[in-house]
Amino acid sequence: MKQVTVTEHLLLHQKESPMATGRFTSMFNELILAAKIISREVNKAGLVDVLGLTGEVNVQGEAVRKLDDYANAVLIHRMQRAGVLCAIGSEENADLIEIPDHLPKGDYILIFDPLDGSSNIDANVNVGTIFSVLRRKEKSECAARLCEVLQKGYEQVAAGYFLYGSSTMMVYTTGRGVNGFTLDPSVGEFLLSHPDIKTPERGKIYSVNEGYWSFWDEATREAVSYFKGSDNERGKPYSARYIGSLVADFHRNLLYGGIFLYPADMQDPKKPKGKLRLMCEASPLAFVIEQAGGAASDGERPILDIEPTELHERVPLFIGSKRDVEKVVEIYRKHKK
Ligand code: AHM
Ligand code: MG
Repeated sequence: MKQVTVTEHLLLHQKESPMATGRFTSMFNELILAAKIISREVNKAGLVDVLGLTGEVNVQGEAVRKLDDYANAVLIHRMQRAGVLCAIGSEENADLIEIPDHLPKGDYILIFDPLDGSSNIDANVNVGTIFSVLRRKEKSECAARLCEVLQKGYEQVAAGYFLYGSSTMMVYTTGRGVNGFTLDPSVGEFLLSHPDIKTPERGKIYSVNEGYWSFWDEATREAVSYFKGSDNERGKPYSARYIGSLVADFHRNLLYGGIFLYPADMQDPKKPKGKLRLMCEASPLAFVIEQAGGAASDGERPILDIEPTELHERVPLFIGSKRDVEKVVEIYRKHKK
């Protein structure tokens, strides 16, 4: 059987793409190398003393775990040296990370969540790296300014994630469909395992932290009731599945069909727009899901249409099968009147 490596796949894409210069491929190769290094550490996390809190708190006011630090440091180190970036944004860093003067630069911008779902690491639950690639609009030798980075999700040139689970996977899109690769540890290569992923138009799973029910507004409660009741398009309740690791919940729903919801929290002043971040979590996954035939919304607007006003902006997120997301938007619209 012919096995296609992620590098072959990228080269093929590069040939077809009018914007191909080879620089994009070399950036991706660097990203893949960083993910392999992170994957190796995640896989041996139970064996060595890399678990537990560092005691520090990240820019979002959350406890930082050692593997978060490690993944963040690996990504920054490798990607600063990729020679094709003009700025990096990480969930773990308050400000943009510059490319040091002595290193070559390019016009791509990389935003990432180095280790999504990291509160689950101690329990050996799947975690992942989510990434978004943008391009600066005007050529310049200077470091990118924040205003150049704050682009709508529709302007992403690539996005995807690495999932460190029972096997390590990479799922990405460059706007020409979605492809999934599985790392074969015996040869150290990501091999094409899920070509041209399409998500079911209507799902059978809903994923939400229902423990927050009492904090939600009426629209959110009605939407969740729709999925767990029998009076819906499916004619029976959807199954509830919630890992608490966005990238893992998203991946399962992408393959099986379903909706992931992280709504605004009406009672927690710290979460008026929910918990998830627009640029490093919602937008990249929205690009993937739209390319797979699904949808992503904040309850009103498509996620990809939202213009960020800050690097760490948060956004309510409803993402997954198209008809399920449309239903949530319909319910929100009704309640807004
Ligand atoms: P993080 O691990 O990068 O901080 O991401 C936030 C995580 C998501 O992976 C997950 O969907 C969500 O937090 C779960 O939050 P909650 O415990 O409030 O349901
Ligand atoms: Mg995250």
